[in-house]
Parts: sequence; structure tokens; C-alpha cells
Amino acid sequence: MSPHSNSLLSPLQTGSLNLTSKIVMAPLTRNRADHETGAPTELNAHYYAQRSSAGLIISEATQISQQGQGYIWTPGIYTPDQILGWRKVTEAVHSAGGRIVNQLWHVGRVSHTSLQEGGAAPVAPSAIRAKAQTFIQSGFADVSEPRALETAEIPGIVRDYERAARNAKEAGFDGIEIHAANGYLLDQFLSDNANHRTDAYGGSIENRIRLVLEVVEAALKVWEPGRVGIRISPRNTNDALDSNPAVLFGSLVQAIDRFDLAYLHVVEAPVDGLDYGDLRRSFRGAYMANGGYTRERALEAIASGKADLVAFGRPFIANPDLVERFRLNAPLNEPDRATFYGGGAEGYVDYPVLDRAA
Ligand code: 8OZ
Repeated sequence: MSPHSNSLLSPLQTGSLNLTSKIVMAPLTRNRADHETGAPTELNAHYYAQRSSAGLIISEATQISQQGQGYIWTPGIYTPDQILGWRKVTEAVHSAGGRIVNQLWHVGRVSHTSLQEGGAAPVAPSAIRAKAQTFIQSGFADVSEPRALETAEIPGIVRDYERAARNAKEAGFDGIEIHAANGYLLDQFLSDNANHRTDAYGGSIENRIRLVLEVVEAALKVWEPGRVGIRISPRNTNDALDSNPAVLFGSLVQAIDRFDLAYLHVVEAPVDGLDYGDLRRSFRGAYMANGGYTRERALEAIASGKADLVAFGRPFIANPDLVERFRLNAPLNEPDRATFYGGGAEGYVDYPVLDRAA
């Protein structure tokens, strides 16, 4: 990694990504893609462009295939329409001086038959239903009973990631982030409560991390490593839980380090026996911290060297000019939960920026 100053607001080059500050817009599911095609729209382009002063924008989680979709109205990156839609987004962000990477997503068992082709069962490492909910056309619903992937199907999933990575490049993104967090497919393979497989993808830690490593390798067929990041969440949501997350995630990060990726993005919820400083020290690329950070905590994390980058989610929903507000230590708008998921412009592109005259 290139020399980096220890100030939140100063630039950072990591890999081939030149970031104007260490303030990152976290991936945020907003369920406002075109309802027919799953393609991003002009409205989505406007929303991202409004936030282009972020040091880096990570796109909302984007399914790599229809099978990888788990919520209604999330965008995809597997059809020509979707590539064109994302091109509007990347062009709008670049014209406004920003950078944006595409978060590649397969939800695995966190899905519902109503979102799957032909009403099929969602796929998972093992046929174990998650104690989790999703939202579908009719509102919140329990996730459906999944079926276990055949060993012979796994190369096809890896190819879906590779195709998505290639599509993201065609769509004009600056890079990609592999979503291996929050209880979705890759996290399900990692976690021993969700992965009961007896083939080369289950059992030992070496086997459970295999799919993530194959997906990284697939991404690197398309992208240089300095434009690829990965997100993990040792304390899982969506019911993917491992019996020994400290050892599992320690091993995973050590294994990933050899790829020279641009960054490791970590949802830092407390986990027994896991020291996030240890994870950070076993990774040579930039360490991106995420999880309820405030301006104060972020300044401290960067100044003390605990993190190289800090990702903010909800503050970016409500404050398109979050970087400017942090610079001035100005007050923040409060996000409105009622408009987080689905809907249109309201609660999406209508949060005010600071009045500079004031
Ligand atoms: C909130 C609602 C739906 C999906 C994640 C992609 O947790 C998500 C997500 C968040 O990573």
C-alpha cells in the first residue's frame, strides 16, 4: 500500500483505487431497481451521483444471477439491460468526480421461491432453512426451505461470479467487492451451522473457505487485484453462525492475503475471542472498518492506525454531502427508516445538503 496519512479526510491510494478521502459509502440495499428488469434507473444514477464526494462508493448488493436474488427490486448484473443501467450510474458518479465499485452478491438460502426462476427452491450449501426473513412483493416473509447444491453445480456459480465481474467492468465500475458477509451464500459455506457438506466444500475450515477463494480467483481473471475488495462479517446476521469464528475468519483472511486485494471490508460486531486488530494485521491491503462508526470514532480509528478506511451506511442515506459535513463537523440529517427499502424518490434523493450560505 502506498504511503497514507493518518487523517480521515486526506486521500488514500490502495491498490489501483485512488480515493479522495477515507470516508467510504457502505453498500446499502434500497430496492429501487426497475421492477421488470432489475436494471438501475436514472433515479438510481441521481442518488449515487449525489453521494459522489465519498472517498469510494460501494454499490448496493447486486445479484450475479436470478438464483442469487433474495429480496424484491434489488438490481442485478447479469443481463444487458442491467449492464446498461449500471453504466448510467457509473457515468453519473464519474462525471461528478467520484469512484464506485460494484458489490457482487449471491444470497444462497436467504431467498424466497417467489423470487426464483419457476418458483424453485433457493440454493444453499446444505438443505437447512435459515431463521431469517426477507421482503418480497407482499412484504416481510420467512425465507424458503433451500435445497443443497450438487458439487457439480458449484463451478457454474463460480462462473456466474466471473460473468458478473466482467459485466461490472463493461458497466464502467472502478472495481468490485465480493460480498462474503451477512449470512449470504459465501458466508453460508463458511459457517458450520449452515454448511454440513461432506465434499471438498464442507467439513474442515480449508474446505469451507474454498468457495470464497475460488470466487476471488474468478474475479481476478477479469480484474487486477488492486481493484478488488472483499467484505466479511465474523458475527453473522441472517442465521449463518460458526462455532469458532475467531479461527475461521483468521484462517480466511490469511488465505486471502496472498491475492493482494485492494481492501478487506469488515463488519466489526463483537465476537468472543476475535480481535479485529489481529485480522487487520494479517492482511497487507487496506483495512476498511464498518459498523456504527461516528465521525469521532472514525477520526480515532484512522489516527490510531486501527483502520485505513471507514465505511458509513445510514449516515450516507441521509447525508449525500457526508464528507463535507464531517469536514465542517456540521450536524447530520437523520435517516427515515420508513423509506429505506423500496419506493421512489422520497427518502432517496431528497435529503438536503448543507446550506453553504448559512
Ligand atoms: C438490508 C436489507 C436487505 C439486504 C446485507 C445486502 O445485509 C444486505 C441487505 C441489507 O448485506
